[in-house]
Amino acid sequence: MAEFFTEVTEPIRYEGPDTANPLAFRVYDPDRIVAGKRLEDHLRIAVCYWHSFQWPGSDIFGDGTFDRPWLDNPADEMAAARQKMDAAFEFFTKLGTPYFCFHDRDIAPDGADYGETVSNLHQMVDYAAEKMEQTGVKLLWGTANLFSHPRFMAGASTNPNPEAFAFAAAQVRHALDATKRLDGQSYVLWGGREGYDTLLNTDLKQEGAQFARFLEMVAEHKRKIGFEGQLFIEPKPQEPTKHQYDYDSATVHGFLERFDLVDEFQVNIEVNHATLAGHSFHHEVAYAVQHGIFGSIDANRGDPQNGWDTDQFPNSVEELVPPLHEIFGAGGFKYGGFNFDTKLRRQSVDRTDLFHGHIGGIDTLAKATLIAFDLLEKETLTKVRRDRYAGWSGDLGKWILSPDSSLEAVADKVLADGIDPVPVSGRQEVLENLVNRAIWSDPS
Ligand code: XLS
Ligand code: NI
Ligand code: NI
Repeated sequence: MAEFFTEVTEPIRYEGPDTANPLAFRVYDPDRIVAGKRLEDHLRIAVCYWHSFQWPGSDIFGDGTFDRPWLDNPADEMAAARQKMDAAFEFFTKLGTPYFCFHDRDIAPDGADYGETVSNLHQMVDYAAEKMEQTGVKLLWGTANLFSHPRFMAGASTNPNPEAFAFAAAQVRHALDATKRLDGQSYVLWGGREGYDTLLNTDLKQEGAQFARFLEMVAEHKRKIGFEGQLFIEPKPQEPTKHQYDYDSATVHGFLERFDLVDEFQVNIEVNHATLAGHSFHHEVAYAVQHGIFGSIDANRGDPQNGWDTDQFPNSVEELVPPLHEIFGAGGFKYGGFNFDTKLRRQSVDRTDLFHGHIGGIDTLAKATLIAFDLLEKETLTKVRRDRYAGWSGDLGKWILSPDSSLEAVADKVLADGIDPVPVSGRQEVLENLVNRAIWSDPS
């Protein structure tokens, strides 16, 4: 097969901070040992198939701008799918990252009927299995595209039409089977159209019940086929729908609790979705980590002036240090990793631009990781947080939280002991300075 990324003649390597080579890592040294583990094994980086190989660079006002020949109305769609997969694996291998992620429709085209669609998927899964064997590239997660086709315009599992639910269930069944077959670490559900455009035609309670039933079926099928990976839900507040049910980590958590599904799913948090929800990425990660539902990350960034999912490559170490401190402080990834759910800008039309985006994003993540571990090792932030709550390990704190106390008993104690809390500084500026000092002293 002909090479596609011909300007990149050698795999991207770590060359250190002083290299002049734009096609090299300056920080990401996969073999560097950090806190007893290789950097590559901490970060578990994945390239996403959709934005990088399945998207032509179109926007709502304009056509595709990218050089992706397999998307140009191919006469033989399966041949085009193979050509796309060849280019994708060439990219993964040259970039040298360990994982990829895909939707069913990214790797295999729709057939004339669903039977043919399934057969297309099977053939492309076989082809992917061969490529993975040859290259050593692994699957971080698989997923099903339940949002592009018009049949899903009113939702997948939350569609008012049960036939749309059935179709979505069929697709997830095959996508989950494919993920297992390819030894995926996990499986993602992003409910792109699980939401509404107007409440005037929407029965929220009914749609919620459908969604819960769908998730139950997925969890049950996972057990049935013996898939040992983890199921993730990817929160997003809106876009394409006006309101999406998986709004943010806390909303997903509440929903899972309500339907007794909290042991089955964790969250895949996307940076740009966090900011669309009006939160920081740090907030979303901290919520998930501290409530035991943290799973994986879709690494990207938004544009502060745009209210949509611009999916840009991460480039701010400052923004990433606090959330990464939270992730690695809690033990890091088990089934998840950093998936580059990132797109090039529409004017980045050179094939090699895809390398530049990933190289910069990966170096940014690597640098933030090294700084996060530096803060963790020195307990710069963890100690302050622990000390701040020390009172809750003392007699008063323990008693208040125990069933032995009551509102009345606490009130009596305030009177009897003359309790009169003294305000203490939250030291926000001190902590911000400590984080900046760690960044500026640059442990890389
Ligand atoms: C869209 C989502 C999507 C999921 C996978 O905003 O980020 O790309 O990650 O379906
Ligand atoms: Ni995503
Ligand atoms: Ni997104």
